[in-house]
Amino acid sequence: MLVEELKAQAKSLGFSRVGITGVSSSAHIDFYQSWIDAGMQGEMQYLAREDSVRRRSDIEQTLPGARSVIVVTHDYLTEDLGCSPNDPEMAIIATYARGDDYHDIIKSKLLGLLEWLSQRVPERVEGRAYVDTGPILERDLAQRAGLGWFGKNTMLIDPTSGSFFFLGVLLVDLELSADSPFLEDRCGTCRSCLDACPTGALLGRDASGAPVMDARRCISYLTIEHRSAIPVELRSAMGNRIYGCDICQEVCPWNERFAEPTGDSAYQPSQDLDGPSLLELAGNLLSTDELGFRNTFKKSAITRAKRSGFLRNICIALGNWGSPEAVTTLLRALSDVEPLVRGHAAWALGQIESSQARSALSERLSSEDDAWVKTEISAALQTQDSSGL
Ligand code: B12
Ligand code: SF4
Ligand code: SF4
Repeated sequence: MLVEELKAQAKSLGFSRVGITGVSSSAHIDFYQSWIDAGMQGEMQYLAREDSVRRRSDIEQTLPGARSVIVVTHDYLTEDLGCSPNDPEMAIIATYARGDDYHDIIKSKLLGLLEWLSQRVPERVEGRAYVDTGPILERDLAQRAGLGWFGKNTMLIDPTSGSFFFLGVLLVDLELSADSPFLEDRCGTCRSCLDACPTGALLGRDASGAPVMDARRCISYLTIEHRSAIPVELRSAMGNRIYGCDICQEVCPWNERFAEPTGDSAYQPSQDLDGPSLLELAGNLLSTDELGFRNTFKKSAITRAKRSGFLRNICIALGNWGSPEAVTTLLRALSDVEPLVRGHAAWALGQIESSQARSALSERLSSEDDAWVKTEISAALQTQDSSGL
């Protein structure tokens, strides 16, 4: 009875699906540890810290006395699939990041649910709400709570609506009856996501059935979490994706058949983030500093990339566009205060057949004082030479 009322309350708060599981330790923590040992988390050190791995395996270390985990899904698709601009002079920003930042939206709804629960039962309920930021295996808990299976794209997929949803987790010190775990693997022989991933980040299932991703190759990781230079061999494959990536979800038949746009106004794309022009974005950001960047994107998850990371991504997309129209903007980026931006601007100029780009690169080489940027400029000049300019 309580559980039914709780689920109804969660749905009235806007969550689409709700499941409950216990706090026993994860059966997949050894896989998690071996993934970390292989270094596949790249620069995401917060995933590898010893104390945080321990907390992932044992929920009671996060909330002493925890008895149940309530897992919710919040749908975020706002347009029909396939609406991403396929035009190399326009940027693609992952669907999830086009509207308001989901962390605050979901967390406050989860706290609302905790408040309701505290009033509904006679005892005092202790709880902790998590959306993406705590040492919690959210997808593992969701699978255990019956909300879906791990696809080969590593996404948690719900058989009735696909995977375009966020997960939220509420730990409580109240015993609630648990749902049955979702035990099937509904991917079957399909391998669309593995074939579509442009950087080869998805490695398929291992012998135990776990879906494996080398995050170091994933465009989502590279554009959001990776702080330093993007490995040269992955830059072309990024195309015009400047923040996150949805390809392995877009090609999934479960999304093609079942994913529906949500009416939630918070996730509706902000005008500036729905297929913006690369040149306009670059122009605006080159004229501003970190504070200005944070102000521009204050409602969005995009602030995570920081100005230098976001401009780095835009430079790569401009290089992939390869149009002489990008040269003037890239020349401004070549003298940006951030070496990260200058180095990627140099790479991008190397991709464009333009004598103006070539002479600007040569000129900059003599005044540049950062060793890494110098290497990028020299490599760009070589690319220009080998393309016959
Ligand atoms: C780090 C992280 C990333 C990294 C690494 C992603 C990855 N695949 O590991 C990067 C930056 C690449 C990333 C990208 C994205 N992310 Co992310 N990310 C996370 C985060 C913070 C941790 C995930 C993690 O621990 N990864 C390490 C791997 C090893 O753990 P895992 O994915 O849970 O894998 C489990 C399985 O392998 C399982 N397992 C092991 N053995 C076995 C055996 C069998 C038989 C089975 C079935 C399973 C199994 O156990 C593992 C441990 O739980 C979570 C939030 C959270 N706290 O969980 C969000 C989260 C996974 N991300 C999310 C989203 C939305 C995205 C993006 C779609 C954003 C975008 N558009 O760019 C992409 C999707 C890319 C993709 N295909 O995964 C959502 C996913 C929702 C969903 N439906 O699945 C989450 C849950 C955030 C949230 N609160 O909603 N993300
Ligand atoms: S998000 Fe993009 S780059 Fe990452 S695994 Fe999926 S398709 Fe590959
Ligand atoms: S695209 Fe195919 S293999 Fe990949 S997650 Fe979807 S159903 Fe599974």
